[in-house]
Amino acid sequence: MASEFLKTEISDGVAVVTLNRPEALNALNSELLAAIGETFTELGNDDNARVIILTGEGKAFAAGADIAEMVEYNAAQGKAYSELGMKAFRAIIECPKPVIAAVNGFALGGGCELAMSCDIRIASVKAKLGQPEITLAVTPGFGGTQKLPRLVGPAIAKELLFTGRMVKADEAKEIGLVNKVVEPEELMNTAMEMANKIKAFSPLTLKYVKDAVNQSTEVSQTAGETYESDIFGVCFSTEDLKEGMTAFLEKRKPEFKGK
Ligand code: CO8
Repeated sequence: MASEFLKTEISDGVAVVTLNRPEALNALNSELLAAIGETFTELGNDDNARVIILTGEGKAFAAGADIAEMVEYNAAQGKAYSELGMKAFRAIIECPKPVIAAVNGFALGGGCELAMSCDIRIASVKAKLGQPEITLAVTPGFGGTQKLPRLVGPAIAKELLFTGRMVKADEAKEIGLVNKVVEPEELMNTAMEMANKIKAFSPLTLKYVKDAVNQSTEVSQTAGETYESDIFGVCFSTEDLKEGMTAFLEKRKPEFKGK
């Protein structure tokens, strides 16, 4: 689904997806949520995109779900909106490619949940993150109560969820909500540098690693370790593993084909 609210550019193995509704601080209305879901599903199947960067146009990454759209909802509509967002963000979580959030500004409510659905978060010093839903008398609806404690632990998550307090980029790094903090003009370069490093590796192996780490928050440690043994074995049936190990022994750079 093409939407003016989402831009995608693919170049040299890296897709840059930009939330493009700057006049509303990239608030996540239904159209934008649906476009996110479809775009990440498509990129997951597109061999030209080996790594994906998600960022926002203007001064926000995303300032949350669209309050103007939600204000008159009844309970059933509220639930449907939450499910739409969950489905869209699931497409990022389950996308077989690494996804880096380049958090350029406000990442609040649904915007913070969107950033947390990505695999890695790099923040500009201008970024502010948080879950201010409590100030609107609504709970997080796109996974915040589940994703935030898994990243920062339940005590800090509860403090942020109970108070609605926004954290600046440095504190977000301190609590484990973002991986790295850089100057605004360095944000896209830093994300691109990381994407370029990752894209040189086997896409198949990256897919298995992402899936296995995702499982670490879904299944028991024993089940996760069983899965790790399975995928470790599967790697030995790939051409990429033979290439990686042979190239090491031949002291040359490997060339991975995703086979
Ligand atoms: N929804 C709709 N419009 C928004 C939103 C939003 N979340 N955030 C900002 N906007 C709009 C403003 O209304 C304003 O529009 P206009 O120019 O037409 O008046 C424009 O964007 C610019 O915003 P501000 O003038 O407010 O910009 P400031 O720089 O003064 O302030 C802030 C920036 C602090 C980010 C401020 O805009 C703000 O507090 N925004 C709301 C943040 C928020 O509460 N987000 C959480 C929303 S709820 C949520 O995400 C729940 C997720 C799960 C939902 C589940 C569904 C059931």
